[in-house]
Amino acid sequence: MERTFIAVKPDGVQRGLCGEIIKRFERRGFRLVAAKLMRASEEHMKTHYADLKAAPFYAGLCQYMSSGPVFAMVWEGRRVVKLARMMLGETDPAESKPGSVRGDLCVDIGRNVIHGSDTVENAKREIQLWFKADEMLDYASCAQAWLSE
Ligand code: DAT
Ligand code: MG
Repeated sequence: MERTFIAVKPDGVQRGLCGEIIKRFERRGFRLVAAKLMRASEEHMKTHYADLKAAPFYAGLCQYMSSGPVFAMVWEGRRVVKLARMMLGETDPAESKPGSVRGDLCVDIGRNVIHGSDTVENAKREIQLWFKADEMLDYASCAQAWLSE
Protein backbone atom coordinates (compact mmCIF):
# COMPACT_ATOMS: atom_id res chain seq x y z
CA MET A 1 0.00 0.00 0.00
CA GLU A 2 1.37 3.38 -1.04
CA ARG A 3 1.28 6.70 0.83
CA THR A 4 1.52 10.27 -0.44
CA PHE A 5 1.85 13.71 1.06
CA ILE A 6 -0.89 16.18 0.14
CA ALA A 7 -1.14 19.75 1.43
CA VAL A 8 -3.76 22.43 0.96
CA LYS A 9 -1.64 25.55 0.48
CA PRO A 10 -2.35 28.84 2.37
CA ASP A 11 -4.52 30.18 -0.50
CA GLY A 12 -6.61 27.00 -0.44
CA VAL A 13 -7.05 27.18 3.34
CA GLN A 14 -7.97 30.90 3.20
CA ARG A 15 -10.45 30.26 0.38
CA GLY A 16 -12.18 27.52 2.38
CA LEU A 17 -11.25 24.66 0.04
CA CYS A 18 -10.01 22.06 2.59
CA GLY A 19 -13.36 20.28 2.73
CA GLU A 20 -13.72 20.18 -1.06
CA ILE A 21 -10.23 18.69 -1.41
CA ILE A 22 -10.66 16.12 1.36
CA LYS A 23 -13.97 15.10 -0.20
CA ARG A 24 -12.32 14.32 -3.53
CA PHE A 25 -9.71 12.03 -1.94
CA GLU A 26 -12.29 10.26 0.22
CA ARG A 27 -14.62 9.71 -2.73
CA ARG A 28 -11.83 8.30 -4.86
CA GLY A 29 -11.27 5.59 -2.26
CA PHE A 30 -8.15 6.79 -0.46
CA ARG A 31 -7.66 6.55 3.29
CA LEU A 32 -6.62 9.48 5.47
CA VAL A 33 -3.82 8.39 7.81
CA ALA A 34 -2.66 11.78 9.14
CA ALA A 35 -3.77 15.41 9.01
CA LYS A 36 -2.89 18.67 10.74
CA LEU A 37 -3.34 22.39 10.22
CA MET A 38 0.01 24.07 10.66
CA ARG A 39 1.90 27.26 10.00
CA ALA A 40 5.11 26.17 8.29
CA SER A 41 8.26 28.26 8.76
CA GLU A 42 10.09 29.63 5.74
CA GLU A 43 13.01 27.31 6.66
CA HIS A 44 10.66 24.33 6.59
CA MET A 45 9.38 25.33 3.15
CA LYS A 46 12.94 25.82 1.87
CA THR A 47 13.71 22.22 2.86
CA HIS A 48 10.45 20.99 1.37
CA TYR A 49 11.15 22.70 -1.99
CA ALA A 50 14.96 22.19 -1.90
CA ASP A 51 14.95 20.74 -5.44
CA LEU A 52 13.66 24.10 -6.74
CA LYS A 53 16.41 26.16 -5.07
CA ALA A 54 17.69 27.46 -8.42
CA ALA A 55 14.25 28.54 -9.69
CA PRO A 56 13.55 32.28 -9.93
CA PHE A 57 10.28 31.82 -8.02
CA TYR A 58 11.85 29.82 -5.13
CA ALA A 59 12.04 32.66 -2.58
CA GLY A 60 8.52 33.90 -3.33
CA LEU A 61 7.18 30.35 -3.25
CA CYS A 62 8.67 29.67 0.20
CA GLN A 63 7.37 33.01 1.52
CA TYR A 64 3.86 32.36 0.23
CA MET A 65 3.84 28.81 1.62
CA SER A 66 4.76 30.13 5.07
CA SER A 67 2.38 33.12 4.94
CA GLY A 68 -0.58 31.30 6.52
CA PRO A 69 -1.89 27.93 7.66
CA VAL A 70 -1.28 24.85 5.51
CA PHE A 71 -3.48 21.75 5.85
CA ALA A 72 -1.04 18.85 5.68
CA MET A 73 -2.24 15.30 5.07
CA VAL A 74 -1.03 11.79 4.37
CA TRP A 75 -3.28 9.67 2.15
CA GLU A 76 -2.92 5.93 1.59
CA GLY A 77 -4.10 3.67 -1.20
CA ARG A 78 -3.21 1.64 -4.24
CA ARG A 79 -1.06 3.77 -6.63
CA VAL A 80 -2.03 6.86 -4.63
CA VAL A 81 1.07 8.89 -5.64
CA LYS A 82 0.31 8.76 -9.35
CA LEU A 83 -3.46 8.94 -9.02
CA ALA A 84 -3.28 11.93 -6.66
CA ARG A 85 -1.04 13.79 -9.13
CA MET A 86 -3.66 13.21 -11.79
CA MET A 87 -6.36 14.49 -9.44
CA LEU A 88 -4.30 17.65 -8.82
CA GLY A 89 -3.92 18.49 -12.52
CA GLU A 90 -0.90 20.24 -14.03
CA THR A 91 1.33 22.64 -12.09
CA ASP A 92 -0.15 25.52 -14.11
CA PRO A 93 -3.93 25.73 -13.60
CA ALA A 94 -4.23 27.03 -17.17
CA GLU A 95 -2.97 23.63 -18.39
CA SER A 96 -5.13 21.65 -15.96
CA LYS A 97 -8.20 19.85 -17.22
CA PRO A 98 -11.62 20.61 -15.76
CA GLY A 99 -12.33 17.92 -13.17
CA SER A 100 -8.90 18.25 -11.60
CA VAL A 101 -8.39 20.24 -8.39
CA ARG A 102 -6.32 22.91 -10.12
CA GLY A 103 -8.54 22.84 -13.22
CA ASP A 104 -11.63 23.47 -11.11
CA LEU A 105 -10.48 25.62 -8.20
CA CYS A 106 -7.75 28.06 -9.26
CA VAL A 107 -6.31 30.15 -12.11
CA ASP A 108 -2.71 31.15 -11.25
CA ILE A 109 0.44 28.99 -11.10
CA GLY A 110 1.63 30.99 -8.10
CA ARG A 111 -1.60 30.28 -6.19
CA ASN A 112 -2.42 26.73 -7.23
CA VAL A 113 -4.06 25.67 -3.92
CA ILE A 114 -2.58 22.19 -3.48
CA HIS A 115 0.66 20.24 -3.21
CA GLY A 116 1.08 16.53 -3.95
CA SER A 117 4.23 14.39 -3.96
CA ASP A 118 5.42 13.58 -7.49
CA THR A 119 7.15 10.22 -6.87
CA VAL A 120 7.00 7.43 -4.28
CA GLU A 121 10.52 8.38 -3.15
CA ASN A 122 9.64 12.06 -2.71
CA ALA A 123 6.44 11.07 -0.92
CA LYS A 124 8.52 9.21 1.69
CA ARG A 125 10.85 12.18 2.12
CA GLU A 126 8.00 14.68 2.43
CA ILE A 127 5.96 12.55 4.84
CA GLN A 128 9.03 12.31 7.11
CA LEU A 129 9.58 16.06 6.86
CA TRP A 130 5.99 16.97 7.80
CA PHE A 131 4.90 14.20 10.18
CA LYS A 132 6.29 12.27 13.13
CA ALA A 133 5.68 8.51 13.03
CA ASP A 134 3.23 8.70 15.95
CA GLU A 135 1.08 11.25 14.10
CA MET A 136 0.15 8.62 11.50
CA LEU A 137 -2.55 6.09 12.30
CA ASP A 138 -2.83 2.50 11.17
CA TYR A 139 -6.40 1.35 11.16
CA ALA A 140 -8.55 -0.98 9.13
CA SER A 141 -10.95 0.74 6.76
CA CYS A 142 -14.21 -1.12 6.15
CA ALA A 143 -14.13 0.07 2.51
CA GLN A 144 -10.83 -1.70 1.80
CA ALA A 145 -12.31 -5.00 0.67
CA TRP A 146 -14.51 -3.20 -1.86
CA LEU A 147 -11.82 -1.07 -3.52
CA SER A 148 -9.63 -3.72 -5.11
CA GLU A 149 -10.02 -7.29 -6.32
P1 DAT B 1 4.02 20.85 -8.57
O1 DAT B 1 3.45 21.62 -7.40
O2 DAT B 1 2.98 20.61 -9.62
O3 DAT B 1 4.73 19.59 -8.15
P2 DAT B 1 6.66 22.01 -8.99
O4 DAT B 1 7.16 21.03 -8.00
O5 DAT B 1 7.35 22.10 -10.30
O6 DAT B 1 5.09 21.80 -9.28
O7 DAT B 1 6.69 23.48 -8.36
C1 DAT B 1 6.29 23.67 -7.02
C2 DAT B 1 5.42 24.89 -6.93
O8 DAT B 1 6.15 26.04 -7.35
C3 DAT B 1 4.20 24.86 -7.86
O9 DAT B 1 3.10 24.17 -7.29
C4 DAT B 1 3.91 26.32 -8.03
C5 DAT B 1 5.29 26.96 -8.01
N1 DAT B 1 5.76 27.16 -9.38
C6 DAT B 1 6.20 26.25 -10.25
N2 DAT B 1 6.54 26.78 -11.42
C7 DAT B 1 6.33 28.11 -11.28
C8 DAT B 1 6.49 29.23 -12.12
N3 DAT B 1 6.96 29.10 -13.37
N4 DAT B 1 6.15 30.45 -11.63
C9 DAT B 1 5.68 30.60 -10.37
N5 DAT B 1 5.50 29.59 -9.52
C10 DAT B 1 5.81 28.36 -9.96
MG1 MG C 1 6.52 19.28 -7.11
